[in-house]
Parts: sequence; structure tokens; C-alpha cells
Amino acid sequence: MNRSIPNSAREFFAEVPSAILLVDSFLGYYILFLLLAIDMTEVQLLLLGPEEVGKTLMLKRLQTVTAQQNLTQAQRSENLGEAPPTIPTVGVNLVTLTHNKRKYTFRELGGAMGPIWQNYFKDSSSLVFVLDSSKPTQISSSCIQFLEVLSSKDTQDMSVLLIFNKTDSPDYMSRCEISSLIRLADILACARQDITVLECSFREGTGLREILKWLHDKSSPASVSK
Ligand SMILES: Nc1nc2c(ncn2[C@@H]2O[C@H](COP(=O)(O)OP(=O)(O)O)[C@@H](O)[C@H]2O)c(=O)[nH]1
Ligand SMILES: [Mg+2]
Repeated sequence: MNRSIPNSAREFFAEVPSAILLVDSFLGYYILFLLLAIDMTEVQLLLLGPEEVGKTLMLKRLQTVTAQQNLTQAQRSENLGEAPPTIPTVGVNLVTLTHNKRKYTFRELGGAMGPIWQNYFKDSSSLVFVLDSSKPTQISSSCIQFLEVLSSKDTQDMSVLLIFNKTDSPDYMSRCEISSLIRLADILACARQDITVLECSFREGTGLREILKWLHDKSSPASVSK
């Protein structure tokens, strides 16, 4: 079949200066490179909260769930099984997850590092703050820490995920009860940050899908490390 270019088209291309074509192809490669670079950007997250609230277990559960995503449907297990043991985090626990072809590096800071949390704000674009919903007294005191974090000038542009964990505990407080205890509505209304609130049980494995969705939707490379 004769696929010759129509005369009108040939005339048109003959008139386009080759310099423009060159710039055009460079632009194409540049945009492609940018898109690839954005997709491979690593998102840096801080994982904060008092000791023993379940931060390390959250990371372990997320590692299991994201690893399962690489398996075929038949190989996947719906049940996450028994909660793996954790040991108290001393210093910084660095964990990297890959979800939807994007890397997320969590920096879990041991609860005892509270006084120097702020030293890590500049290196992160998003923040996860975990509370134990079965400990009302600790929630009240940790809320002050949470407010301090929110008021730091280095966290103003961060996406924030606030997690009430251990909803499997017999004496857990519901989101509604915690909200009135710490006046959550006022905090959400006054904070500059985009704050998402979730109830989870890392022991039972609930809330993990919602965390992955938050990672995908809110911790975008558009807000990656400054
Ligand atoms: N009942 C219950 N226990 C949990 C849950 N999440 C964590 N734990 C337990 O809380 C303890 C401290 O967990 P860990 O992840 O080490 O806390 P971290 O200090 O915040 O990192 C461990 O014994 C966990 O098994 C949960 O959702 N429910
Ligand atoms: Mg820990």
C-alpha cells in the first residue's frame, strides 16, 4: 500500500524550521524524564507518638500487606495472621515500603525522643501520629505534644494522619469519645495541615488499606521532601 505523505503535509513539514523540531523533541524527552523522576521520588514520612502505641507493629503490618500486593491473587492470604512480636524502638527505626511503584520511607522515632522530634521535621513531607485509644490519660497528654508538632513552622505544609490504634481493646474509646476529650473538631478546624483521622487495630490488621490509600492520595511526590 502506498503510504506516501500527502503533498500538503509535506509542504507543511518542509516549512517548519528544523530548530523547532529539535527543541520539540528535547521538550518531549524532558517531560518524559520529569514524569519518570516524579514517579520514582521517595516520600519521606515521620512516624510519631508515645511508646507502646503500636507504631512498629503498624510498619510490620504494612510491610506484609505491601509484600502481598506483589503476589498473584491465589497466593494472597486474606488473613494477616498473628501480630508479629515487636521490641521497643530505641532511637530511629527506618522502614521503606513500596506501594503502587512509589517508595515510602518511614522514620519512626522512639517515644523517648519527643524533645528532639522537631529536628526531623525538615526532612519529611508527611507525618503519621499514633495514639492508643485505650489510654485516655495518655491521649490527653499526647494531645499537647501533637499540638506542638502542628504548630511548628516546619510542619505547616505536611499531610498529617492521626491514628487511634488498638480499637480491639475491650476498654477502647471510640473516635467520638476521643473527639470530645481532646476537642478534635477544633484542632482540625484550626490546623493549617490537611489532617486525616483513622481508627485502626494493628493487632487485627484493620485500617491498613485506608493507610495505604492515604499514602497514595495525600503523600504525593508533589509534597516530597523539601
Ligand atoms: N491490643 C492491641 N495491641 C497492640 C496493637 N498494636 C500494637 N499492639 C501491641 O502494643 C505493644 C507495643 O507495640 P509497638 O509496635 O512496639 O509500639 P511502639 O512503641 O509504638 O512502636 C506490642 O505488644 C503490640 O503487640 C493493637 O492494635 N491492639
Ligand atoms: Mg516502636
